[in-house]
Amino acid sequence: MSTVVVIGTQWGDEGKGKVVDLLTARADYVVRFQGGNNAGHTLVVGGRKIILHLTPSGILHPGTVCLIGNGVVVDPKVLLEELERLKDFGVVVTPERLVVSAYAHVIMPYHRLLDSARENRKGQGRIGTTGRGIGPCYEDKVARTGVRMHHLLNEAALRRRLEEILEEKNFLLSHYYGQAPVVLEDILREYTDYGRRLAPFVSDVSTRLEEALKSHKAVLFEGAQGTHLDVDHGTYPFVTSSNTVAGNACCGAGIGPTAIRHVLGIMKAYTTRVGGGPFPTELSDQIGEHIRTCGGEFGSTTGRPRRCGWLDLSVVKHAVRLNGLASLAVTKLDVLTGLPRLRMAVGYRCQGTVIDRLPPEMDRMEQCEPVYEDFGGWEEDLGQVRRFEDLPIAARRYLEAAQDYLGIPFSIISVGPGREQTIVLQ
Ligand code: 2SA
Ligand code: GDP
Ligand code: MG
Repeated sequence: MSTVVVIGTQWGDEGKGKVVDLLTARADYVVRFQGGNNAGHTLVVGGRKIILHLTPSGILHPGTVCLIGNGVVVDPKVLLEELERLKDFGVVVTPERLVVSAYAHVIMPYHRLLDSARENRKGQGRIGTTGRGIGPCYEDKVARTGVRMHHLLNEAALRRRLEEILEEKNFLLSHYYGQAPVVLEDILREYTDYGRRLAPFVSDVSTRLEEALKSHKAVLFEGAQGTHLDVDHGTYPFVTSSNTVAGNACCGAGIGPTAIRHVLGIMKAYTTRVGGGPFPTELSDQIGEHIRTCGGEFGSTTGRPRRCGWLDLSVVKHAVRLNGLASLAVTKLDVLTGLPRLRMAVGYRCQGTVIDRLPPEMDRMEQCEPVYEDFGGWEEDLGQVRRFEDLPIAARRYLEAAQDYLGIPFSIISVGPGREQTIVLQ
């Protein structure tokens, strides 16, 4: 391993946290490059579970340095709480182990307020955001009205910034959304305190990576959410507000494209989605309920029930192309145990024609009916399987058919949440 980008190929929650934690055994650095604490990456080690929202999933390996790149939106309160929770897990995070980019944008109280207020106002048409202020923070970044980590380290600079920003925010909050305005002095006090506590961690991630790459260190870039939540390439407008595809590892961490050697996609053996938006293979029946229960499909950040459905290979194939995937890790195969028949979508029927990818327009997307291939199921518990050839024949057929369709090799098969519950193929 030299430089590897790990990316979700569906709508998030594919098990990126588990795979990144696993691969970190061979990594010197693990880097988050987009998203924020909307992410929920679950790690299960020695039977204990921890969910990380901002800290890269490599943090449990003592020798690894974790970097939060400029492309991440950071809620400093959440980050500080996460560092405290890691202490309970026996992990003391020092500035030698964690670096936060000075250029990363900060999620401010008004971002969270605007996120929720906007969703409430939308009613039925809401995106189903995590309510963490992600969208409004990225909007401010692009509108050039954001607050960055370095502003928190300088009270006078933060005051000037807030003076420029708050008039407009408070107008929107109070006049459009009927909310109480935010108070500059309160924010200033709270956020300079966060700045004081986080100051030792704040530095330039891009130059840290330059040194790492020059000395041929192994670097893992950890994607958050999934390809089809990408703000450009996803099921717009039901997407998150960042680019979730592999290419953004470069912008969001401050490296050039020639530094990336391998892109690994994570594919759950079925599909889930949390929040609104099109989902052609969704199962609103007992099978969907069965998958949700057996797979523990509830939001790692919000606890919301995830929508569940059959594996949609068209969605994954599109992700192979968008990310330039070299190989795939398949997760949660064990969850499919006990289902007599399994289905995979290999295209859609849309307004009388068969197409192989979702169209860009929302109204057409919603009319897409999946075209399925059917497979037999298996009854065996897979949790203890460690070799491909020990999988039930039906499970092997299911995987081989998916691999043939996608045209890239599977390198890892995950058969349980634990680190050890993994089949490594290459
Ligand atoms: P946002 O909050 O602005 O990013 O929401 C926009 C859409 O992006 C989806 N989204 C996610 N989808 C899957 N998993 C995510 N992380 C959590 C998890 C989600 C949770 O690990 O389970 O706990 O609910 C995540 N984060 C954002 C979101 O559902 C909207 O569709
Ligand atoms: P991420 O956002 O992609 O990191 O995924 P999440 O952590 O939000 O959700 C994945 C869930 O599946 C977590 O609860 C993991 O512990 C769990 N998980 C990961 N891999 C497997 C697997 O192979 N089998 C089972 N049963 N659970 C898994
Ligand atoms: Mg998740």
